[in-house]
Amino acid sequence: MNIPDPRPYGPLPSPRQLAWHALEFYGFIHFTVNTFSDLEWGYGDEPPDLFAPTDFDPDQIARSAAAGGMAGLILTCKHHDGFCLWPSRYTPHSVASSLWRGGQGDAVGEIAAACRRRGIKFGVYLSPWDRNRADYGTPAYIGVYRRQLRELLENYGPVFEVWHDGANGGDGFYGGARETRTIDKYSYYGWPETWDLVRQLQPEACIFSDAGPDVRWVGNEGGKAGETCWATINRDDFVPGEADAGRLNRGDRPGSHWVPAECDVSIRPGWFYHAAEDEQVKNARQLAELYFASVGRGGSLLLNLPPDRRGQVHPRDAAILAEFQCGLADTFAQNLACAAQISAPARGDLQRYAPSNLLDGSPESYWTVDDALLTPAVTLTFPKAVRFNVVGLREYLPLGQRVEGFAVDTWQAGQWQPLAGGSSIGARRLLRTAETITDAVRLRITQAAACPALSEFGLWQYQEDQWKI
Ligand code: FUL
Repeated sequence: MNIPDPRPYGPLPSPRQLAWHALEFYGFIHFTVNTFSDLEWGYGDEPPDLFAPTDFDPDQIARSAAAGGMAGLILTCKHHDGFCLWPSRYTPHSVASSLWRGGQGDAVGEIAAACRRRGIKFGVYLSPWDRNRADYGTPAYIGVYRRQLRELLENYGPVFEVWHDGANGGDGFYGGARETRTIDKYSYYGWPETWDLVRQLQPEACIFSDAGPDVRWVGNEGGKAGETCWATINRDDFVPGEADAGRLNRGDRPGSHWVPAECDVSIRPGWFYHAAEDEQVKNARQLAELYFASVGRGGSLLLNLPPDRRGQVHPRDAAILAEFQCGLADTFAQNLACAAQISAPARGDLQRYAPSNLLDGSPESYWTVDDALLTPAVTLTFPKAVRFNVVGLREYLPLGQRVEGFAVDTWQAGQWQPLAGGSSIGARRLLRTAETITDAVRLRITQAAACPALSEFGLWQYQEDQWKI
């Protein structure tokens, strides 16, 4: 009998989104005149000479990120103050007007090249709000914004993500006007046309904003996705800068489009480096908590690592990040479920859909069942008792987000006892559980919109007391 794969359900991820899901964890680099003025939002009247890193080392930045497990870096090429870290032809307000590197410097080019040398991806943040420009608020500025974006997307190699910030605080320098300017978030920026430009110049780049179209803001700057977090959302209800934070945090089910959540958060209280915050760097354990609340809920973790006035990641931040990465790699080195004998019904009784696909570590293979079976179970029996405190699941994303409820039980004193459960899975779901010792584990899918298709089931032991810093 020729049994086809299950039919996909609901909105599906595009190939560029699938590639993005695989990254899971990457970094933000907030670096500009604010690093030197100690501000979070520059007013737009900062003299270009303010940008004066004393020992800029893009390789140290890329190395710290890679050693910390980051798959890429997104750089604030221009923040709200309008100062460009590359010599843009469309404004004098850039590194080209500063004394740094005798006006010949290009921090975007140097960081992009360092990322390439380290084998990590490079992404760009270009603030739509520009507090420097006299023409901000007029149609002329939109042309400039697009030309600047074009410079970034044409001259610095492949870009994996383009970040469009939604903030507009109103007041600014605006070429000396020093006034408050508000814009119509629905119409001013002409986003569809800008996004077409991104598609044309970097078809593989994911576009981020409050509203996607590829990746959405998670609704907070604390790095946490909702306990239930759907990868889908009714995208047309949202525009950048106008966000229903609660909905962005959870997503919409079933939702009209696949627009997964990205969880942005800084390793320090601020987005930019402030020496006064050197003692307030999040520790490795806090980073692990964030990882569980972001990647572990089907989103990505975008962790900000702000370079200091030298133009390097502060040693404390780098050490904590490296420690976090080591602990994480240790935790997930070995899927303890692999020791089990696994049994479950398979679609058409075929080997290619067998539950052993849950344990092979491959995102390409998956376990699925007959169309009519929406609530199957998988049983794992261990030759000797297993000890764990983390359960992990992944859906096979090319077939859409199908599971709406699941539960995990363990065999205790001759009967099944409920241990954990949830609703959404998506790209990945990690559940911290009580410290558990058992010789059998059962996964029950309790609700699904279509027969489930899962690519991973895992058990791990997370040592909460392992962190030294
Ligand atoms: C916000 C900005 O206003 C912050 O300065 C920072 O860049 C953060 C990532 O996004 O909207």
